Amino acid sequence: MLQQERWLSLQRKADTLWQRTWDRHLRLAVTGLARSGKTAFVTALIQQLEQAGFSARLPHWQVLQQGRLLGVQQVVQTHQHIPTFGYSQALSMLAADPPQWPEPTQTLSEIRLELRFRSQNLLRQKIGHDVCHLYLDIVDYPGEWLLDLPLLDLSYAQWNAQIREQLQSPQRRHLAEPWLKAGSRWSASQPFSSVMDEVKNISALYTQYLQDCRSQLGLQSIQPGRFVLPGEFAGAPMLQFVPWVWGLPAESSAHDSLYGLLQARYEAYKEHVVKQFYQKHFSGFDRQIVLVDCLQPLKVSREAIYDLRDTLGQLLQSFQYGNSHWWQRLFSPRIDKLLFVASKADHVTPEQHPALLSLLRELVHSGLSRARFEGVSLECMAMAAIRSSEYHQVDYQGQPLTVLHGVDLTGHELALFPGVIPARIPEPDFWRNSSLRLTDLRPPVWQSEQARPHIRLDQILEYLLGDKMQ
Ligand SMILES: Nc1nc2c(ncn2[C@@H]2O[C@H](COP(=O)(O)OP(=O)(O)OP(=O)(O)O)[C@@H](O)[C@H]2O)c(=O)[nH]1
Ligand SMILES: [Mg+2]
Repeated sequence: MLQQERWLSLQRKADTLWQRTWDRHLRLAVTGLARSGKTAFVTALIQQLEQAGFSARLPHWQVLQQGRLLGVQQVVQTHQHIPTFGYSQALSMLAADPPQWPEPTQTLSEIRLELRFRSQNLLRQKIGHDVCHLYLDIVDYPGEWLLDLPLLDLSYAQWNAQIREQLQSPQRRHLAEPWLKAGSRWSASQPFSSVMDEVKNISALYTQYLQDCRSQLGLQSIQPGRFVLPGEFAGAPMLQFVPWVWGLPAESSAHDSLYGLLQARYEAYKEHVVKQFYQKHFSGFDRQIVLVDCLQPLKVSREAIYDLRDTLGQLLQSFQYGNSHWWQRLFSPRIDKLLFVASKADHVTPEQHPALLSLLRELVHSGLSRARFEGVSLECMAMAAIRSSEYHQVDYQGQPLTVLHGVDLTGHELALFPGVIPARIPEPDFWRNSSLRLTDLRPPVWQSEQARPHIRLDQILEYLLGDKMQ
């Protein structure tokens, strides 16, 4: 009896060791600028995975097509200090009557799934150990946090010079007036203690300016990123500083002067916010998907699309491998696949998808030409996490025309041709004579437990997980 128990225990230990050796873990990071569709994407992806083999339609996901997927379930996450992704809240909003999109999110969250599948590995099959597990951690975080990386290479004085340069734009200068005016009474050498509360108020005005640049000018290059999305640092003094754009300060400013303190807070921000994010989170990601809403700037202005291009270029710096940047050594990132996705492709008719993809490629490409990506495979796709429209062909002046059907956010039914998407960054004329009719759509009415329609989520799954489920 004792012999048998010992034998069973040994066998269990061998099994655990075997599983540890063969089980796979993958930390998949999902990011994108505000409102790019991250929460909808993660929610849809989990639901498709949970419904794989039932209501999900994933013809391009090989492990499912080959009948090797055995099941997917949510399991307890390993990092107890990270908020859990609000999957059930998002699902219940989508299932509401009428259906609603999930609430905006402000910080990093994660969720862990266990995927069980049969391996194709002949050795594993021979010894009867062909059932494998892939532990998939999905991490959703704001893309704005990646925009802070360049700050690590800038001193406070250099950053100030950059902001002064940006303020040459009359539109930006107009929006900046409240904080510029409020700080115009300041002197760099005055003691900080005399303006303690003012610093707090002016940094709030500066944050409002960043938000206005986004909402009124469609600009995405928000810096410092945590001013608008502070996450766990909300209210911390290191988030209360502003660029010094008034009279030039003396050569060296006393540490208790106003300038000295703003500089110290800027340095603390770099040390405790920017570096910490890269060390604690970014360095642990295996694969990264970046969602890009290419349609939004097409509705706004030429400046907005150039700003998106530059912002993506800035964001790409975090993935520049193979160069000798000191921060690469500090964070030792290990991302081997980087996927850029044009989200909300259901806002346009299917024959426009190649143009949407080509526009995304151009937006990403200018950043690529400046960066080197050794060891990282990079791909672009167009998708809709939750397809909220349908398409029908009609006869228009003797020609077939695809018409999009959907419901707008106020509940009105739409039937329209949304227009032709430019395959490249368009000329200024495009905005003068634009006939684009891109309207936000309400999610489809759907049974809550059933997977919703999508566009290319299965191709995304194959790209991101295919090689890990062989
Ligand atoms: N039609 C359509 N709209 C989408 C889709 N995904 C997102 N949207 C729209 O984009 C908005 C933002 O989506 P979210 O998933 O909340 O985006 P997010 O990036 O998580 O936004 P933040 O958390 O605010 O940064 C939604 O409210 C929808 O209006 C999609 O697949 N199809
Ligand atoms: Mg979100």
